[in-house]
Parts: sequence; C-alpha cells; structure tokens
Amino acid sequence: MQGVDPAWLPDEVFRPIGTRRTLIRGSGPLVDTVHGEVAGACDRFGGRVERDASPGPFDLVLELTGADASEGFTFERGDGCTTVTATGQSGLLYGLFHVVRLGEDAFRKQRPRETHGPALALRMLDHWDNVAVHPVMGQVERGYAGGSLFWQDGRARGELLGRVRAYGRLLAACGINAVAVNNVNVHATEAHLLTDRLGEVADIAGALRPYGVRTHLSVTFAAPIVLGGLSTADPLDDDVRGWWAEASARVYEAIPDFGGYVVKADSEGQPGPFAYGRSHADGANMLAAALEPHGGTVHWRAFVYNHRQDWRDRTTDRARAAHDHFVPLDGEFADNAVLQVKHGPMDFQVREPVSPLIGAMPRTRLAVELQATQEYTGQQRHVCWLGPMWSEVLRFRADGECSVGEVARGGLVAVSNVGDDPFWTGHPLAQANLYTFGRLAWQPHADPHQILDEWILLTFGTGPAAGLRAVLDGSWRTYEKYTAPLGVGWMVQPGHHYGPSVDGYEYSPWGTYHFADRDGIGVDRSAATGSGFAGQYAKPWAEMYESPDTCPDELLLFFHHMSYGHMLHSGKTVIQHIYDTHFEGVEEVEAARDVWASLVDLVDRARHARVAERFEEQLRSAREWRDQVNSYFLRKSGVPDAHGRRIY
Ligand code: GCV
Repeated sequence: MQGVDPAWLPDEVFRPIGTRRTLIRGSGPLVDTVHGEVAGACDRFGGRVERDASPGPFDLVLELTGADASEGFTFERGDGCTTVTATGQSGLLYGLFHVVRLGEDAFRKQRPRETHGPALALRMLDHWDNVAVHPVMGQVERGYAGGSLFWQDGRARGELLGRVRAYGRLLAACGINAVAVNNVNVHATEAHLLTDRLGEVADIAGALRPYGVRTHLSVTFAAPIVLGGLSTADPLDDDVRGWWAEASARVYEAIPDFGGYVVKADSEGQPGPFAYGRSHADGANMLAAALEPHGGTVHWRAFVYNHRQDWRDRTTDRARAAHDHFVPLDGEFADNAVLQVKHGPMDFQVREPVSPLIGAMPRTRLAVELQATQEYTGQQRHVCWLGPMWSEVLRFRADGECSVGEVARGGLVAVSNVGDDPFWTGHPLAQANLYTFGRLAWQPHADPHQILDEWILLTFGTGPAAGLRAVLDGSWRTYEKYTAPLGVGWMVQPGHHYGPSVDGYEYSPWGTYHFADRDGIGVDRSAATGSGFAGQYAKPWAEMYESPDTCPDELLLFFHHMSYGHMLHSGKTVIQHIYDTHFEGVEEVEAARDVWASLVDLVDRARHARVAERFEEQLRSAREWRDQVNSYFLRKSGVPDAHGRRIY
C-alpha cells in the first residue's frame, strides 16, 4: 500500500516466484489468495501463473490435495520443479510464504520432501486497542506506534480496511493465525462490540480472513449487566448463562469462523467472578459453554493479583499471586477454556524468571503470553529485540521436564506492538519482534538468531545485513544493562513506564518493590526466610532459586536480598556489577548508533532517518538511566566505583 512500509514483504522478495511459471491446483478462498499473490508477483516481474489442469512445464506447483483445517504443508524439489502440497488451504498459503522466504534457494537444487507444520495451533496477537480514545491510556493501551490499526474516529476503519488486510498478509507471512481486536481492559464503548457493534468486528474479520487470520474479541465479564440489563453477572445464574449463549450465537451468525473471547477478570479493577463468590473456573467455564456449540475458545487470563497492596505489608508477594489463585483449579477448566499466563510472574519486565504457574497445571490448557509492545523495554524508542528472551522462556523446562513451548498447548500469544504508524511499529526495527514472535509461535525451539537473519534479509536484503545484525542481536542485553539490575525490575517512571525512577514504585500499592537500603537490595522470595515464591517451582528450579549460591546472577535480586558486597558468580560484587553494566550499556548504545549511521547508503532514506532519530532518544535515555541508577546506589551504599568513573 502506498505510504506504508512493506515490512518483510517488499516486492523484491517475490521476484524468484514472479519471474517463473507457476501452477496452482485446488479451490477455495485462501487458494484464491495464493493465486492473487503469485499473479501479482508475475505482473511485476513477467512470469506466468495458471490454475488447475494447464499444460506444463512449471517451475513451481502449489497444490491443495484435501479439504481439512491443517496448516501444514510439504515442500520438495525434483526434475526442475518445486512442489508445495497441503491438505488445508491455510497450509497452502503458509507453503507459499515458505517459498518466498527461501527465495532463489527454493528453485536451485534438488530437495527431498520436507514436512512443515506449526508446533502450536494458536498463534495470536492481542491488541490492547480501544475504539474510543481513552483519557489516560490513549487509543492503544501501551501502544507506541500511533493509533489503532482497526479503529479510527470511534469506528472500525471502513474504507481503510485495506490496511487491515495488508496486516493480515504480514501476519500470515510469519505464521500468525489469530488476532484479538480490542483491549482486555474493556471500557464502556468497547463492551458494545459484542452486541450492537458486532458488524464492525465482522468487517475486520472479513479483512483478515483471506490470510487465514481468525478474529477474537475481548469481552467484559459484566456484559450481562452492562449490555443485557440483568441485575447480576453471576456465572452460575441461569439467566446469565442464557444471555451469554444467545450473545455468542449471534456472534457466530455474523462471524462464522470467530475464534472466541479473551477475558481479563478480577484483575486491575476489571469485574470478575469473585464478586459472586465464584471461582475463576466457574467464570471461564460459563463462557466456554456459550462458545462450545460453535467451536470457539475462551482465553481466560491468569493476571490476577492485588493491585491495592500496602507497601508496608511484607507478607504479600505479587509474584506468588497467579500460582496461588490458579493451581488449586487445575483440572476444573473446560476443554475449550484456555488459561492465558504471562511468561513471568510479575509483568513483562526486562528480566524475570519463567512463571512457576506454567509448569504447575498439567490438566489445564495453557497459553503463554509475551509482550511485543515494549512497555517496559524502551517503548519502541529503544532498539530491543526480544527474540533471545522469548527463546529462553520457550526452552525453559517449566515442570522440570517439558519445555514451555511444549506445555503451551493452548497457544502462544503476544501483546501486539502494531499501530497505524507507516512503519507499523513506530520504531522500524521493532518489526523484528513481531516477525520473531510469529516464527517462534510456529516453531518454539527455532533458533532466534536464524529468525532474525531471515527477517533482516527479507526486509533489507543483503547489503546492510551485517550492520543490522550488530545493532539488533545483543540489544535486549544492552537494554537490561542500563536499566534495573539483576532481575529486580520496576525502576521506571510510574504510570507511563518510560525512563528511570529508581524508587518510582517503591512506596506504591502495585506490589513492585526492590527494598534497597544502605546495605543491600533485592526481594527475599526464598522458602526459608522470604515470601516462599521460590518454593512454587518444580524441581530442580525450586532448589536452584532458593539459594543465592545457585541462583543465576541475572535473577539474583528477584529471589534474594543481597548485600552490595556480595560476590556474583561473574566474580564482581553486586555494586560493581551495577556500575559496570550501566557504563557498558550506554557504550553499547553509542556503538549501535554508529553502526546504524554507517548504513545510511544501504537503507532507504525514510527508514534510516526514523531509526537514527530514535537512536538519539535511546542514547539520551540510556545516559539518564545510567546516571540515575549509579548515583542512587553510590549514595545508598557509599561504595565508590572501582574504576573511579563519574557518578553524581
Ligand atoms: C491492559 C500491565 C499494563 C496494563 C495492562 C495489564 C494487563 O499492568 O501496565 O496496561 O492492561 O498489564 O496485562 O492486563
């Protein structure tokens, strides 16, 4: 689309297909999409595409051989022809994008038959988009890429749905197959999307459908009251259950392939079953029952904690909350209820351990929620490629045996980082997070660095590839270095969460403390002397986290309160680690900015300028972080920097 960055689908990546002869076999709307893609490429590059039984020879055959819902495909090359087969239409679409990713390689040498398919059936983005601009949170809660892609001027984007379709295309090209189109904090206007404004949701669903992306909706638990005029939302009340059943039937009349509901209940002020003395399984199962006849799923979020804590109360530990609330309910959730768990026990900090809940509910379908929008990781003003963090999470053996990627039977979800910004994600390099998420959801054990390379080559070509790798590869660790140290988190400005404020959340009701004093810092979450959180883990993690001797350095202050003089496994004291990493972090940003500047002739001008401008802000902010954090700890501890560098 004009004026919109093609992201990882610039015309050029279709050249290898567009210059050749392609045969497409099979019928159906997604096969038409495949045909449209190939025909468009041929128009641009002079090749030819035929449907069904045309005489050959062909360089590429894309063939639908069945009529099921499978998303897998086979790929092979022999006798001068590359062949993709699929038994389901979306499989054929994913097969096409596989050929696009391979480029000329798809047509070079013989390749024996390979089978490809997603490890996880649900690969979803949750948009925290409001229809109406919220007075505090704006249109997209925690959004850093302009307004909503779906909603504009208080309505679905009518004639601009072409942009939504283009979004669906990008998502399909990295394997994402579901989108929740509104914020989990469901405000008054957005509640109506479920009923009288359903037509707008159907329009969006229509724009995404050609690319195999199903639409989901966030709904308020109080809908029977606020929309239905009932006096209660009690999940065991017959009228309430009847109301949800009817509302859901109407949703499926309008959107036959509707995915289901996303629900944030009893969380940060949203209504939920606790008000009626009911459990979260009661709440989720009521919605699951309403969706079940239509094949839908409810995604019930596990982000339930006390956000009105008294900071003086040392007996409450927010990190424990999800496990405490949900583990007793294991086995009680309906088959089509998915418990959606944030990957860490707190809230998307730059470093957290994996949530112990993920390994502790074997009889429940879990989805794991990541955050692509960079709420706590630089808000798309800083380069912070999250692939390595997500990969660590997905490979973590949550129950001591199976990896998170295997345990997440309900799917992988990310909070979207996309808006109506011409570059989609505000910071053009933040597209790498979106792409990496999709590819990891398809194959959770994939090497994130290979995914990064793939994204770079598709988006930028080979010219600037080495520079881009240098800029992005270590950027998460760089960000970690100049922000909150050793897993303690939360040293951000309250409310908007950008920029440093070491004590910003120290005396707040949010359960987010670091407990720094003149002698040390960190939260004692051991079972022996602390909150007991470490004991929520399966073996061997419980033992490992319990003792500072075995706890990994990067999580030490998450699990333990340590003196500034404590020697880390790295051979540095805690205080010297803080000073060193903060100086290093800023130096690494300076180096990355210089690498980016050197790519000026290799990257298109608008994109280069946008990133260059953001680097100036990142550097300013990183210096602020360095100086505030280092000064704070020098003043608290009185321990000088071993290298005598400038601290204020
Ligand atoms: C949508 C954090 C964010 C909130 C978000 C919440 C959630 O607390 O700051 O903006 O609300 O997580 O995940 O529900």
